[in-house]
Amino acid sequence: MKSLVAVSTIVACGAAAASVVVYTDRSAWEAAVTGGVTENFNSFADGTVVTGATVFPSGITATASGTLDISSFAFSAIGQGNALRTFVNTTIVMPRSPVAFGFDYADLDLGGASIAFGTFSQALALTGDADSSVTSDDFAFFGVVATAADIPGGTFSFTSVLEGFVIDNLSFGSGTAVPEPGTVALLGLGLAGLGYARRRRHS
Ligand SMILES: [Ca+2]
Ligand SMILES: [Ca+2]
Ligand SMILES: [Ca+2]
Repeated sequence: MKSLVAVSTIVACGAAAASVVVYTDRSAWEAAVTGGVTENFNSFADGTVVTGATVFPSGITATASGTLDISSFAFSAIGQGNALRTFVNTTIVMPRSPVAFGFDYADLDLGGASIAFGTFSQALALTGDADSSVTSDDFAFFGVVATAADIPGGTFSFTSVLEGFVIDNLSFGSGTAVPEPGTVALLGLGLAGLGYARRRRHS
């Protein structure tokens, strides 16, 4: 559970190579990210119903097609306070169009939830059941480091799930960019040209 897992990589050939690296461990994701901001959803009262587009202190906006609430369910049991609970299609818009984001989630024990952004989509791994008893295996982390082109508009969305699930500690920031092959080649040419100029000056 604690290992970095590169679950999915999208590689596009050509000038604009794209790459989405998925992390299932928060500390591994944090090691790849700088300037991170985290929304902990604790500034709203338990049971607050989110309607329309709600802007949170971190600057993220959550929009849902139906019921979405701030809930003390699950995450409060491990001292994390409120979380965002969703039963319906939900869209999150992050400020600054970050290239990296991640979040903790819990109680996804009945399947059906997936996350999508740009051309990327993936089913979220199931966790344990936090309805019956809250245990550590009820919680999981999903994070990515990608490129701005992979996350158009800094937006990602969840599909609806049968029972719903909760997310907390939604973090976003700058990631270690994956160098595009074209950029590396140009950089190499630039350095070679610099060396040529130096040699000419000394001769
Ligand atoms: Ca929280
Ligand atoms: Ca459950
Ligand atoms: Ca459990």
